Amino acid sequence: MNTVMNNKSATQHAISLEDKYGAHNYHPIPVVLERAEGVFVWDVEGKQYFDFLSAYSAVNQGHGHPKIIAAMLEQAQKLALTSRAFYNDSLGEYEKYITQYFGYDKVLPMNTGAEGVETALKLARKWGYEKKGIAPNEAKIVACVGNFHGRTITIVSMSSDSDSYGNFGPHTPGILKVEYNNASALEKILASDKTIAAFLIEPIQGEAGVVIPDDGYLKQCAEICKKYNVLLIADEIQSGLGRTGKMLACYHENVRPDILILGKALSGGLYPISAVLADDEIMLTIKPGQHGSTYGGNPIAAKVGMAALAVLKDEQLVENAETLGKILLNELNAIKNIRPDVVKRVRGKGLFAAMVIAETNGKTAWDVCLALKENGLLAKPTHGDTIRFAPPLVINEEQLRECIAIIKKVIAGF
Ligand code: IF1
Repeated sequence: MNTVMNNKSATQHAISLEDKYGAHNYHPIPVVLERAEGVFVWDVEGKQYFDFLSAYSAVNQGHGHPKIIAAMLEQAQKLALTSRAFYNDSLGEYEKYITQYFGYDKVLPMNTGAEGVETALKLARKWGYEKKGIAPNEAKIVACVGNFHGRTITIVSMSSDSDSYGNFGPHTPGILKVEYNNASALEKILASDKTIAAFLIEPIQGEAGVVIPDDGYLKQCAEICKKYNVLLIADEIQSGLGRTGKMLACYHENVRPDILILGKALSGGLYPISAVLADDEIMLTIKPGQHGSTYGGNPIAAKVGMAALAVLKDEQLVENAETLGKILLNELNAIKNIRPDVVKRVRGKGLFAAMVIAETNGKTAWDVCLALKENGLLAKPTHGDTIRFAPPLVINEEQLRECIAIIKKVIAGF
């Protein structure tokens, strides 16, 4: 297009194109982003914002991390994709790197988070039949009420959110649901049914509004699963890779899941990369031809994955999330104490926090997010009344305090 547009109409133009030609499966905050660097994003009007969503924790390493970009560009020019019909000279190196990084025998590389979850479920069923001895087609998976694991038909079959599952039936059978943060309910269900292959859990529920279970819950889940010979599958797609102040949220309780699912920040936001990690007893139940993906384990993903994981360690982003997370939580609580009429509750672990907004004078979490945007900070409501705060883990204390001042000012104005 050659016409010179003023800034406001550039925003309107981009929004109306998406509205006219794109499926209406999202309701974005009305800001059109054009570029980003580190903790900042800029819109088409030239306005700068702090990114307090980090693409749902995919850009933990900050936008456009130079080391991850370099790895990506170098490999893209050399060899991008071979498919798994042939070997490539990057995949094995990545597989060694990531399995040693997390301490598992094997990895199965996929692309999106949902594919990672599907892979874990297939592995669990296969293990259930071939190792646990569950009768054919009887295997069950236990999922938690309030979960979010993605958008495929099997995954939405586990959902408790009618937007996610409604009118997408018939749903996948073999799924049981248990209350989150209730270890005795889990024990009851596992004790009652010998056909259960696995228990799938988010160590912290993201979409549900950063719901943090009681201390000890995860540890108890791990023990109960072991007692009943049920695999513990941890979906750390959002909670993992430093977000909560540990490399994995499971590490807060020294839990080692039988199957670990990673995604999002495994590429630092540059590429869809997911990974499923497990030991041989589980992983080797899947044989050649029984699972895979055209792009899974491609050379770019392999190099990007290694670079993204290296950045987390080299730049001590886990430690930064832990230290700054304490400040964030304290300050959000201080804001709540000043305006309990606006802020009902605050939750958080590391740089994964949420504020529950009381609906005062008809103002909602959406309105708070619009005001935050006007003041230079981007966040998105989840489940109507909750705002998730998840800045890139490369944020420094001065920047964080600036963000807290913005949140404070906006809440004070309500
Ligand atoms: C969207 C939420 C976040 C996830 C966990 C698997 C996946 C996700 C724990 C699937 C994805 C996303 C997807 C995104 C919104 C977002 C989200 F609000 F819906 F819950 F982050 F909090 N497991 N989460 O959080 O990964 O297939 O998307 O790569 O727009 O649906 P994916």
